[in-house]
Amino acid sequence: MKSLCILGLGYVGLPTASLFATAGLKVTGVDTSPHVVRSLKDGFVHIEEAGLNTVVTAALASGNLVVEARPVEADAFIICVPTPVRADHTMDDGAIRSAAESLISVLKPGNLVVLESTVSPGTTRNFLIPILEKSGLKAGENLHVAYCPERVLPGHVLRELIQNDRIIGATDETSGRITRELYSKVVEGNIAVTDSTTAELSKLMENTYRDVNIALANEFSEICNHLGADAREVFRLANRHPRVKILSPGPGVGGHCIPVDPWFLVEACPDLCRLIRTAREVNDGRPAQVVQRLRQIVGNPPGRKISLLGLTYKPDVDDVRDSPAIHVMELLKQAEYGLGLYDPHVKRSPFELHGLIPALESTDCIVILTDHSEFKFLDPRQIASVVRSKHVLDTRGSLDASRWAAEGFTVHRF
Ligand code: SAJ
Repeated sequence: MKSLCILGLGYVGLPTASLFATAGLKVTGVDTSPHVVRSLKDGFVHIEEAGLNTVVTAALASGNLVVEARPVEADAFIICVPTPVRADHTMDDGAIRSAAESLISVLKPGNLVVLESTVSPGTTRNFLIPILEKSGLKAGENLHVAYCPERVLPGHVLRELIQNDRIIGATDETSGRITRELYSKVVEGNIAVTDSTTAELSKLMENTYRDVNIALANEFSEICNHLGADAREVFRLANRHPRVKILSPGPGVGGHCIPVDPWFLVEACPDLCRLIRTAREVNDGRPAQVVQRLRQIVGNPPGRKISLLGLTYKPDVDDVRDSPAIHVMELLKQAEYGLGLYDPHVKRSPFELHGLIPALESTDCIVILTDHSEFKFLDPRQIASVVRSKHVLDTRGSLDASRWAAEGFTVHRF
């Protein structure tokens, strides 16, 4: 296999395209956003991700990676487009449909098409293949189709693309074999081959497992707060048991995967997903609980200012998609609190951000919503001189509470 066309140049597609190009394949990266195509053609990488700039720049410079607005003929195609959840909690298959339809006119006998997007069970067989077969080719005969879910953690994408184990959901023997051959060019982890529905379910269950466990940590933390115990100290001790690993409580679960994927299982089997649905509700309810705690700490508006530190959905990334911090911000705005907003990682945003000191000036409470590394170096002494009231609500348990207490701050646990 020598040429590859990757559809979708987001946080999975772009690094994947660059790694295959660096491994010597001729790769065409395709994106429907003219902005993404234009910036990459100009050599500008539109995603903040450790090491990505270097790899993309090298791949473009080598000539092995080119960027286009439409797919071109190739030996294999990889679809890495988003699958968001609709308001009614069903999978929005629009981007996969468009990507698959855009391939109909370029597919040739012997081609391989791999889907990487997270999808509801059965999508590869019942949705993707029928669209691809409009090309006149027949899956399992002269067209090979597989599902190979991405499993990378934002912030560690390049390392995990290479090192993580991969699952290939093959739709026939040849598709399993040639997909393994293709991914072996860049993946150092083990590659397991199974059928496509098993692979789809394994991806959904990985993220649902995490969501349910985070919900449990959040519920445990409420119990601890109610009983006046320090949840993180309780968890630290409980986690000394060799088979217990309680995750970290926080202001909710964000990003474009974990809050979305459990719904695809609920969609497939609504009557069987009682725990999964409840976990989603627990995690979705966390931003409102942050606001409730803030009301207890600072009282009601008007005339109260709250400073939100960290707006991304998790630390050390620039991604604010479905961030719990954004939900907290919106709820506080609706309630008419004055706001100071600071996030050193967010470069472009639809709302106005402030510098650190302007965000904190005359505030009634500082809220840590994302545990960015640089927040460990905040100076409570300097901050004490600009705030109105010395309250901190640390929703991530990331501050050294004794340093802040030494400067007169009350540090509230969450
Ligand atoms: N979070 C907590 N407590 C924790 C861990 C996470 O509140 O103990 C929150 C984070 O702050 C964040 C959200 O959960 O808001 C999700 O963050 P994450 O780091 O758990 O996961 P993602 O969404 O960045 O990436 C996940 C990963 N899946 C798993 O770890 C099972 C990644 O491997 C997947 O590739 C990715 O989803 C995906 O694309 O599906």
